[in-house]
Amino acid sequence: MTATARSAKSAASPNAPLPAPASPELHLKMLRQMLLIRRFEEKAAEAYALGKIGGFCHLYIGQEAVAVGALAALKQDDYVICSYREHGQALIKGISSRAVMAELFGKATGCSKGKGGSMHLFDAAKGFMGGHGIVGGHIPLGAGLAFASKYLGSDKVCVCFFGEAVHGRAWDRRRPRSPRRGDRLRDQVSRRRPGVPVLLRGGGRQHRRVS
Ligand SMILES: Cc1ncc(C[n+]2csc(CCOP(=O)(O)OP(=O)(O)O)c2C)c(N)n1
Repeated sequence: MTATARSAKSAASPNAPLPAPASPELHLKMLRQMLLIRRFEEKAAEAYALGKIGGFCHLYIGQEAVAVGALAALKQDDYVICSYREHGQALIKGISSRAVMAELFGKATGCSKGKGGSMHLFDAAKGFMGGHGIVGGHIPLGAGLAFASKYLGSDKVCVCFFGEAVHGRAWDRRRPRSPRRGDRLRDQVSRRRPGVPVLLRGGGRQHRRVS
């Protein structure tokens, strides 16, 4: 067993020491971030209902903690790539709420110059590599970003958010009815390519509100 494998095994051991608890400052920051998403989405829902936002508008209400918790572990220059339900991640990755709202309104001051709308927020400079409309279509892109990071010798990682409908689609064809569908999906990207720095983060949708 290599030293790396040994340390990975001990880290997974139930007797391994727990990581240090997050500081109260970090908890407060994360709470603020969750509230930012919630308030933003409530305003977006209002504007959508008034017909001010064209096209689709997929809200992240109820899933705030998923984005905030996952992104708390990232460095500023790490990559994030999402499905079309990506307002929250875009805000936490540092795109201003003005630029995101302007994008929803189709304005040139939006983060995608008003050409993407709710489903295609983008800011490469901030490592936010898009909202993507094709279910599962962005997962290979997320893996590609991680491969690029590995080949370039950079320490950037990529977090790839998706909804549960990804399971059973192209990325998960071999055993679509497997009880361990999440594992199948992960196999195809990371376990078979050890060292590729991609984290696949699925989101549940029982609690989210859809426009
Ligand atoms: C390849 C593909 N097939 C079908 C669709 C149509 N479609 C749009 S949303 C959606 C459901 C996605 O559900 P889920 O991944 O759970 O995400 P949620 O919207 O619940 O966050 C489908 C099937 C699509 N966008 N892409």
